[in-house]
Amino acid sequence: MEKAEYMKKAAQCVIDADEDAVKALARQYLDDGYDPIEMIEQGLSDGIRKLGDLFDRGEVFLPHLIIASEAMTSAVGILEKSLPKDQVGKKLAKVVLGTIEGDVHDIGKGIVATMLRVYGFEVIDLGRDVPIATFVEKAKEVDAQVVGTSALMTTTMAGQKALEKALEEAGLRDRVTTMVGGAATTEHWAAKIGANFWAESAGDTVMKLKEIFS
Ligand code: B12
Repeated sequence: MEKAEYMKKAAQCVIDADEDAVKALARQYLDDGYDPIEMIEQGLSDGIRKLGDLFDRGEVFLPHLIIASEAMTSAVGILEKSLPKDQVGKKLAKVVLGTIEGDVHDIGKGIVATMLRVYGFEVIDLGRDVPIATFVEKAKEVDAQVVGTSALMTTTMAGQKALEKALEEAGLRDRVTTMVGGAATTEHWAAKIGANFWAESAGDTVMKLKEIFS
């Protein structure tokens, strides 16, 4: 099968919330020797975003979205297993990562964590719905060089701004690079709250962090 066809099918499987089909497709895609990252960042991500639009328009409902997310997560799991393991030797930087308090969206953040590990960063993934104080405590405890937060909702974006202030108050702001991402955020938002940078995808995150730490 052509790669473009795989991408279309992967998106459709996610839209259909068909876990068995998307897992089988991911395995077949790997057997054909294609790049796992492309299926994650294009096919599967396109599918879940399209489903988000349908959800927005009231054409699908939350249970469907939940099952589709689980299907996507399973397929990502299969594809991630074929990525090279964490690079041994010296890590480029220590990154504390998580989704802001009140927000349970973690698919994108998980992809960012995986990609950063593949490209030589040490990632401490705090998970989702993470309180601001936890980011600060962890950054201090592990002496992180980077703190990254994901926000998918307009309501939780505010937490990214609060984190900037909390890091400042803890005397850590000058020692860490902050990065923000997630569908609710923009480059403009990052500049407005004083974050060091925004990235639109996991690939973009790796590129921007490597510019700083290579
Ligand atoms: C899947 C999904 C869910 C799943 C989440 C499952 C999970 N484990 O993550 C479930 C079904 C649980 C869910 C629940 C809800 N959801 Co929802 N969800 C989505 C959906 C469709 C896709 C999100 C996603 O996974 N995208 C795919 C990933 C790969 O993309 P991404 O997250 O953007 O990540 C990429 C980049 O942004 C970047 N990135 C991500 N994080 C980071 C971090 C850093 C540091 C950097 C640098 C980069 C970076 O790299 C990633 C990889 O390339 C979006 C729609 C959308 N268009 O985003 C709605 C959406 C985010 N959800 C929405 C809503 C409203 C909800 C609910 C409130 C619904 C409800 N009524 O209960 C609840 C929220 C509960 C809560 N408190 O959090 C709204 C938010 C509206 C708003 N503007 O505030 C959206 C936009 C849908 C909509 N159009 O209405 N949701």
